[in-house]
Amino acid sequence: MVERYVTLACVSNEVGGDLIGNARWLGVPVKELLDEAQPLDGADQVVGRSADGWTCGTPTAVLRDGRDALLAVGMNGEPLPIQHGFPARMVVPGLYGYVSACKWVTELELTSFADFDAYWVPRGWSPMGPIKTQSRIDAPRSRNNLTAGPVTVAGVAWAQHRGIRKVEVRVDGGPWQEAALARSVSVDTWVQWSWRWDATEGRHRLQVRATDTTGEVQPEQERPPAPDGATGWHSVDVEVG
Ligand SMILES: Nc1nc2c(c(=O)[nH]1)N[C@H]1C(S)=C(S)[C@@H](COP(=O)(O)O)O[C@H]1N2
Ligand SMILES: [Mo]
Repeated sequence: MVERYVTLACVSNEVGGDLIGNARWLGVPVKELLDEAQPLDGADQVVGRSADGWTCGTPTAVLRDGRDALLAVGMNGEPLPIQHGFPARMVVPGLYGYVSACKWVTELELTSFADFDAYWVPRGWSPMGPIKTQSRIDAPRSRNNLTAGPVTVAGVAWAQHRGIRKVEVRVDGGPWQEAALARSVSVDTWVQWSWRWDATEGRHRLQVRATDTTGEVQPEQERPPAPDGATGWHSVDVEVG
């Protein structure tokens, strides 16, 4: 077994939302199980089935490309908590949970996307769910009463399995300013960022955007979570007195 930090994100996470978190997972690399099983060429989907009747479908190629996709039994140094999938769950860096993170897993079936639609697919969600490059402002948040002068603007950014190259902040639609990045554990985890703002009195809008290591910039266009993940820039309005 191996132990890895991986940030999991829900496809239903709105821009600025909290349906995302980082944990240390202990488990068996799924690649090794699949290498033993020797999938046929046409078996492009691995379907996870679980004790609650839920299913998810993950591209076989993603599970075999060398990333740390795990059949996990431990989380943060302890057995998996029941609400996080005890006794075993899948964790796949770079994919939203609905196509990868099967909890209470009872079966992994090698099949194809043509032959089987997993739980959320007939309900209007995309069969493929790669995570979109995103960033969030955690401090300050709206309704904070700030004092003019230096203010630390900070948050997290993520593009699991690609990694974050750059985070930028702007005030009131002004020029983008590059934030400082903390050291991230790996390309599979989010990264903390911060930027020192010399705040002036009045109402201001703070915005953030991230660029991943492929050079892809987080898109400005606001789109809802369905069918394959929200897009847009997170904004926070603050009042400085
Ligand atoms: N068995 C089962 N596994 C599941 C789900 C589910 O409803 N049933 N939801 C999935 C979704 S949509 C997400 S985002 C993640 C959430 O994992 P967490 O509860 O550990 O945060 O679990 C995934 N695994
Ligand atoms: Mo989810």
